[in-house]
Amino acid sequence: MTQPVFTLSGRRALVTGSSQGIGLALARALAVAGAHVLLNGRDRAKVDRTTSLLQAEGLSVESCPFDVTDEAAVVAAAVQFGALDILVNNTGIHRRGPLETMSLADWDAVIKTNLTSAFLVARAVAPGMITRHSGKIINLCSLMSELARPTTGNYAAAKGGLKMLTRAMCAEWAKHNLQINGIAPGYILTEMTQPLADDPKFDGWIKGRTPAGRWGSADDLTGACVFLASPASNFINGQILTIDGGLSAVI
Ligand code: GCO
Repeated sequence: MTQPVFTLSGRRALVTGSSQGIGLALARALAVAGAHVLLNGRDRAKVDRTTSLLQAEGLSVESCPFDVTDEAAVVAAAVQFGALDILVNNTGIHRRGPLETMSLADWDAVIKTNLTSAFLVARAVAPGMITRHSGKIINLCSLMSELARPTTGNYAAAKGGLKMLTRAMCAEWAKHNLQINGIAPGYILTEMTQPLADDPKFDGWIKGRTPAGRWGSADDLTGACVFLASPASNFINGQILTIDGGLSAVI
């Protein structure tokens, strides 16, 4: 192969939920690898600020704020942003609580944001990829696509569904030369998990339960994202790459 397999130069990528946290780290990594990256979030001002930050780093990015849970907003945004080579469905929230007292609102919010949004955005983007017979879709699954713990029933159900949606997309779109895969982070230190890390008991449990003996960082996820967005992964489809320091490999 003449082209270096990990380059993304000339590619256009959208990373949903990329104004902070893991999404921002993934967006920055795709841009550093040469892609032009659309940054997304619901809060226009926040997305614009993040866009300016990355542009100041000399990266080719643009602001693309829209609500990934709003069907009409997704359709309208897709008309605006046009052809994409890479879609990273990253948007996700947590609303922890025991199932027996979980409100329907908390259930619906997590399912809608963490699972349905990936369907809505991929449904809007895939037809163009199919027409061009080329595309990469990366769904941010989770260690909780496979393993649950108390108070995470809505999140685990959504991420389990996202694992199977990844495989369903492969089943339907691989023949059009789309590669659809998942990244499954384990315990990564972000705003979403900071309250857990601040609890000495939980922090100690994670460090003991994880063979690597530490929490992951968003930077631990970026190489896998560039890999799955690049020609290096052209024959990988429907797979979930778990990045958890070995937690799911041991008891
Ligand atoms: C929790 C954590 C997990 C992690 C997830 C990352 O409440 O146990 O928040 O849900 O965030 O494993 O994908």
